Parts: sequence; structure tokens; C-alpha cells
Amino acid sequence: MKIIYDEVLLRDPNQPEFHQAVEEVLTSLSPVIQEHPGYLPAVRAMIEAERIIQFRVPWYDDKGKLQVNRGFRIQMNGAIGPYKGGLRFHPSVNQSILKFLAFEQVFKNSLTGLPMGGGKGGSDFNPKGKTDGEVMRFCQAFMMELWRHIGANLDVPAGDIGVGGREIGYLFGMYKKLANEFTGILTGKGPSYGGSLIRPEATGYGLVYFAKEMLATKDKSFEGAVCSVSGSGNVAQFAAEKVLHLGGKVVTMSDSSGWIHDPLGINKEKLEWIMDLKNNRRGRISEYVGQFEGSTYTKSEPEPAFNGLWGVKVDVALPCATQNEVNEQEAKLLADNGVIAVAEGANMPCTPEAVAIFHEHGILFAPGKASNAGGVATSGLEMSQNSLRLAWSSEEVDEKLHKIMINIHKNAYETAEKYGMPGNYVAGANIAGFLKVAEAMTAQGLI
Ligand code: NDP
Ligand code: 2IT
Repeated sequence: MKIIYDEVLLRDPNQPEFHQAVEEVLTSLSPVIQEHPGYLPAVRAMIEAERIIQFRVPWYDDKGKLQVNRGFRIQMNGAIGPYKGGLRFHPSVNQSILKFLAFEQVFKNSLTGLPMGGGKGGSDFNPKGKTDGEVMRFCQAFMMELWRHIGANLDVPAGDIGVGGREIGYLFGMYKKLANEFTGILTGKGPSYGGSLIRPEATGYGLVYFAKEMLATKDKSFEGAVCSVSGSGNVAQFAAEKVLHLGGKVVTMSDSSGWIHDPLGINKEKLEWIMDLKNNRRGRISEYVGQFEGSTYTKSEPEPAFNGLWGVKVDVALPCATQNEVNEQEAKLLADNGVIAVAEGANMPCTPEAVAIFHEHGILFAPGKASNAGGVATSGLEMSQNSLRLAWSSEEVDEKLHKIMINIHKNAYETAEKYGMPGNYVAGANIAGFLKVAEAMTAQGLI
């Protein structure tokens, strides 16, 4: 494993996020390789992307000025199904970030039990402050290249940071025009053109379904639990909504400028106000304090980030914004304040040092590749509905999502126990996700 990791460092020395994701998985896999030495070649192969596409995205802004962004699609692993994973539009996007996300996606998609390989893509385009027209022209320019690399049986992108319903609509329209066919080449589509009900809610709801199972192993529940949520985008909004459904109290949310603390609780009415603010791009989370008495706003400190949000005393913490948003110091604060469970809604929001603190303190910790898999699982359900040319009801999709999350929890929990690391969901998820992909890769001749 050490040799494999050293090879990653040597080949891509400037990809710290990718190194971080690979190191965590390789550490978990040691006991599996002892039991199945025949899977070692699969490990060597899976750290290398099957294909990386990088392209120029030229588009014109509202002033008629040419802008040039960079587009990517990482087709990481197609052993168990078509490549599947989101598109991220954010100025920080680079190969390291997309490779870490694509690598995580391989294991996550395997855990869902659905036939989906792993991929990720995106651009360094910043949708913030752009008009609808600019976002549309950018999406069209992005698809002008991407369309030749994707397909319903090849690679099916979806949303991620900065890519929601609006962007998916523009991307889908352009694909349809270029390919001259109506097929399910993207998920997260609007319900009027092939999207699945519950897909917008799925990641947040799934996260809370997973955390509920985790809490139940300690005879605890969300009823009366105080929770911190970070972010105020897609995942954060619906995680908060499901916590409320289950009788918990959400006291924090954030955006990339700062965070709010409402000790009285962000109830249904306040959450609806946040959803309107963010989804209609009306303003920043700081405006919450002007609306709701008793709440406070704290500006985030510049890098290296320290987010005081994690210093709020809670029973359950749900980081739902971005990678590496909970560091060692913040994890210690959560532990000192008696947090019972931390479940990742974002991808890799907790640093390895933070995760070590949670494990040392016996805090229940769910890695994103297990706990946020509800989003991609429901994308898988959207693909099934598109293939069948029918649409399931909200209740049907929600029930399937709930069952999938219960199964992922069970699988990660039991696998951790089987390999001598009871309660370690990181090891359980990595091993369970790996075994299916390694078997498929090996059976197909590791090509
Ligand atoms: P959104 O763009 O809808 O929301 C992102 C939220 O996080 C916003 O509140 C944003 O603030 C904040 N944020 C983004 N970048 C940073 C940053 N660098 N520092 C601080 N805050 C930041 O994205 P999603 O909710 O879809 O995604 C959130 C996380 O969940 C990501 O890690 C994503 O990979 C993961 N995820 C998403 C899934 C999905 O289905 N959408 C599925 C599984 C995981 P601001 O408003 O200021 O931009
Ligand atoms: O990180 C993720 O799992 C996502 N952004 C969702 C991917 C998808 O294909 O639905």
C-alpha cells in the first residue's frame, strides 16, 4: 500500500486533495488485501483515472467580452456501470479537487447497490454575480464540448456545488440540440422533462436517514437533538428540513462569507425564508439576523479557515458546505462540547486529523461517501425512470431512498465489524465499496 501511495505522490505531486482521499482509502484496505491478495492489482489500477478530459470553454459575457474558462470531466471507474457523478462550478475547481471527488464517487456509487461507475467534472467558472443569460451561455459553451463524451450508457453527470436545477436545464437543452435526441444524459433534471421527484431533497434527506440509523446504534434519536448544519445550499437546506421532520432543532447555517447562530432554532418558516433567499439568489445568509430576533451572524475568517460554527454546543453536527471545512481544532471543540454524532453531507468536509479526534473520543462519525450517497442513489433512480419512460411518485422515491440509506448503514456497520474495526464507518464504507468494484474490475481483466 505504501508503494502504491508513493506512486500517487510521485505522479501527481501537486494534488493534495486527491492524495488525502487516496491515503484514507488505502489505509482502510490493508486488512482486505491480506484476505484477498488477488485484489492488489485492482487497487493499483483504480487510483488511475480511466480517462481525463480537459477542455476550453469560451463564452461571451453581457458586455460582449470573451471569457475563457476551463472544463473537465474525470471518468474515474466504469467497472460496475456508466460513469456517474456531479459537475461543480466554482473558482477553486482543478484536477486535484475533481480527482478526489471522482475517486470518492467510485466507492459511494458502489455502496448504493445500483449499477453506477464513478466520475466527476466541472469548471472554474464562478456562477456568483453572473446574470441568467451569462450562466446560460456558459452552460451552452460547456456542453458544446462535453456532449461528445457523455451518454445514457456511458457517462451521466448531475449537479454539485454551483450546479443546480437552473444549470442542469441549460446543459440538458444544449445536449438535446447537439445530439438531436431526448435521453437521460443528466440527472437532477426538472420534473417536467424527465427529472425524478425527491432528487433535490435526496442528499440532505438521505444524510439524516443515515445519521438516524447511526444514532439508533446508541439508542439515541433526532427527537429533541440540537444540530449544527453548515452551508445553506442544496444539501444543507434539505438536511435541515429532515432534522425538523424528525423533531430535532437546527441552530446554525452558513455560506462562504459567514455563519448564523439561532439558539431558538431555525424552524420551518425561517428555513423557507433561507431557501427563498438562496434559491432565488436574493442575498447572503448574513441577512437572516435582520429578519429573526435572537440570532447572530459571524463573518468567516479568511484562510486558514477557522469556523466558529463548530464551537456551538450541539448533539449532532452535519457539515454540508465543502471539503476540509472541519479541522482538528474544530473537531476538538465539537468533542469538548459533547457532540454525539458527526455525519458528512459534503464530500470530505472533515480533515483526517478531525476524523482521528472523532474516533479517539468514541464519537459516531459517518464519511460522506456513505452518508451523502442518497443524492447519487436517487440519481440512479432517475436513470431507471428515464429508461422505463415513467415517473414514480414522491412517496415511492422517498421510500426507496430511505431503504437504500438503511442498507448502506448496515453494510458499512457490519463490514467494519467483520474486519475488526467495530464502529469505524470510514473503514466499513471503504471496504464494502471497494469489494464490489475490485471484483468487477478483476473479472473484466483489469483493462
Ligand atoms: P450548493 O452550491 O447548493 O451549496 C454549497 C453551500 O456551501 C453554499 O451555502 C455555499 O456558500 C457553501 N460553500 C461552497 N463553497 C464554500 C467554501 N469554499 N467555503 C465555505 N462555504 C462554501 O452545493 P451543494 O449543497 O450541492 O453541495 C455541498 C456539498 O455537498 C459539496 O461538498 C458537494 O460535493 C456535496 N454533495 C452534493 C450532492 C448533491 O446532490 N448536490 C450530493 C453529495 C454530496 P455560498 O452560498 O456563499 O456559495
Ligand atoms: O457528490 C455527489 O454524490 C453528487 N454531487 C451527486 C452526483 C449525482 O450523480 O447525482
